[in-house]
Amino acid sequence: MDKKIANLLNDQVNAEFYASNVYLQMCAWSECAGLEGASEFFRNHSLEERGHMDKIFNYMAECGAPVTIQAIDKAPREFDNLMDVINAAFEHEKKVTAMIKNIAKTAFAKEDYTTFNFIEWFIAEQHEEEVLFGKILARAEMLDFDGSKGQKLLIMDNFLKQLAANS
Ligand code: OFO
Repeated sequence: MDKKIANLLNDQVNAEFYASNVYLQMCAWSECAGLEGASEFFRNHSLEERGHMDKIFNYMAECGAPVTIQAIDKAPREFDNLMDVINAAFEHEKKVTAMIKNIAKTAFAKEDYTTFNFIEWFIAEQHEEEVLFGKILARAEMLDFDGSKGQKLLIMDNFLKQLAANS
């Protein structure tokens, strides 16, 4: 495997690890805030990210490319409210999408169509995740939810619970 592609995939393994921690930390924040639905939703999402990490890890192993697990940055843990958490999650996903697209672009440029084919799954997955967080943001907008405590917070928490149950 081309060195540049191996490095990008290795960075992605570590980025997915970080993403898993980001969502686990959001789960912990939700737990403390008494938001059961959000907690369940972010815990599931954390596990999903861990699955993404495994997928790339396995692909690199199949290709004989050594994986280096780096020190993982501390995930953000201070949030003003649930809206702040949701916005942070959406921004995070946009960054991951850019990283995935860069791998696809590099693989294509280097005519590594095997990696290009492999990373296509992640392109579809990132689209799904952006759609998911877009849906949550749309619901918040519909409710005119700003993160404050009250009935709207309960509705948003229930919505996240519903999404968690369907994932
Ligand atoms: Fe790994 O998909 Fe989100 O970050």
